[in-house]
Amino acid sequence: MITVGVFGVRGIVGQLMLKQLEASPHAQDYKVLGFGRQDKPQKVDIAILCTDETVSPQLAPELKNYAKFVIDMSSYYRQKDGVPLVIPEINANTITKDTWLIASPNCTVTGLVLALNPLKKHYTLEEVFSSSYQAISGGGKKLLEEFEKPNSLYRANCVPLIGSIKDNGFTSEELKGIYEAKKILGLPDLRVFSHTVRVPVMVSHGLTITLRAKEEFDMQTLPDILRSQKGVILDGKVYTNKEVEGRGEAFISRLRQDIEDKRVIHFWCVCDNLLKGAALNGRQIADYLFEEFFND
Ligand code: 2RA
Repeated sequence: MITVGVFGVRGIVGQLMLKQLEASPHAQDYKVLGFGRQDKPQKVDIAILCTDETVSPQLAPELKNYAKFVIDMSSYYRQKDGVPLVIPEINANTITKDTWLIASPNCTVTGLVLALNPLKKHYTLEEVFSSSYQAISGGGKKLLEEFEKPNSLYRANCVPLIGSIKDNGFTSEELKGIYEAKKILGLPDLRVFSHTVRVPVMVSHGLTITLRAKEEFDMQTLPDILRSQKGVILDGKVYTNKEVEGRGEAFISRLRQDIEDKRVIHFWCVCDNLLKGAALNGRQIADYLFEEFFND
């Protein structure tokens, strides 16, 4: 039995994290403790921070003395050297016994990297263009409240601004998509182009993706290669944001080769931003830590 501490239990992801830990295949091995922002930490084996980028950098260093591993769900540590940014199906091997802090990625990038990961073993991936169609719940309780207002900008509308605008004109959300994809895939030279748009759906982020490789794609073998990735569903059905709510996988549909360039493919990928994009992925990191480092 190990102790798992969830910090930030009152937020959307914190609540879902408690449920995910109950649903874990290792649930009987976890004693789960919930902590609010003001609670004093206690010794735990794994701490999961369901806190934002203002709270996590204060909490994580403090928890180094209280926890063997810290999993941070915020964006604060994701690009820091020496901090693995992990989707367990892709790169759990970047966690070593000396790792103490692990970051869980942005909910928008999850579907993109799950789709690209199996392809990189067969093709030289050169450029990927993605445009997101992101759910209101990705903006947390604050945006959910804003959405409830009758005159909210987000009602029956598309808002092409998520996060804050940086000096170079990109939004923080677009930059996360670019840099997190490169880091998770271990492809620093992949050119990633990202647009992010908030749409009036409650759950699940969708992405249109255009990918160019050095070689021509073989459309006969491509679906099986994509399906070989654990956590990817591609079964011929067209999946929408609403339909994948509550599901733990990334769903690919509308797969097609470019009309003029056989080195280019286009597809749609959609994933529940609160589950595989957040709480489920965090819990799967905890499950991996348990299996690798505690389960003697
Ligand atoms: C969003 N992906 O949807 C971001 C952060 N959760 O706003």
